Amino acid sequence: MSYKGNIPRVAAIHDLSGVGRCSLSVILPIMSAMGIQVCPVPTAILSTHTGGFGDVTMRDLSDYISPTLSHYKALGLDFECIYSGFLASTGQIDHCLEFFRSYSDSLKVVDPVMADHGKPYKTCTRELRSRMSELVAVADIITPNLTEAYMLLGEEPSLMPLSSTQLKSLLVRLSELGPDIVVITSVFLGSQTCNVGYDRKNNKFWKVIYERVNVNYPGTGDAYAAVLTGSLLNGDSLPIALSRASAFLEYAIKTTYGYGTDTREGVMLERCLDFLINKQSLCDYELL
Ligand code: PXL
Repeated sequence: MSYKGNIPRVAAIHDLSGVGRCSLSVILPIMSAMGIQVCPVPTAILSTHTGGFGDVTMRDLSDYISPTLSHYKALGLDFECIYSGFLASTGQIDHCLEFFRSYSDSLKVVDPVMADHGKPYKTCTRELRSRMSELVAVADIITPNLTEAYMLLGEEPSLMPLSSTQLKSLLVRLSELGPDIVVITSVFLGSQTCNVGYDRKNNKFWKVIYERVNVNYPGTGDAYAAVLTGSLLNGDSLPIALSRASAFLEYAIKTTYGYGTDTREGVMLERCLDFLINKQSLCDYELL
């Protein structure tokens, strides 16, 4: 089955949270606005994300993923990209690996959703943490935040500012786990906050400095990975993709902060998608 009218297609293996604007709830509108078709493969459905709404109702969809893959293979569907994110239980690592193996020519993006601000999410077990490296090993691109970057390396998470030499070492060590491209978000580089990327094949390190607003919204890592992936699928270079994703998040966070909404609700995406449709101006990028 094939004619898709030049629209890149992505299988996004991630959760669907009803309230709190994260995971598939942000990936779908973001990628659609960028002209990319997202085929959601939900790992779980949740009433809200796990970051502060109390007793979350959650259904683990582990038994859904493999039969969905079989159906897609029977249909002869192709995907330009397989993108994994929040996993509800450790067995889902195997389901993601099956997807990656079945679509070995597709771009493999792993967002190792496990933690933020130095702390693991409630659902991140020791087992999930130790097996996440198996996904990272087969990925082309990974997009950890700084906390997840340390966890993948088996190190104690720290939010201390880094020097550019320390940051380059972190990027190189992560790429030695498998991926050709490593992107780390929300990094403190001296007195600056930035998102950084390493392209092993071209031996290039990039940084995009952004203006930090002192507030944390859930789902921003998911949104960042979605814009970055969408941008690369649309043919942008790595530094432009880093820059587009950083600029979008800066815009979304500043827009939301101005309204003083409950931070648990995430960023006001509905006011911000115009940025992606109109390909608005970007943050500057530099070599790290
Ligand atoms: O944004 C990461 C994320 C994704 N999915 C769920 C979460 C979180 C972070 O809290 O709870 C369900």
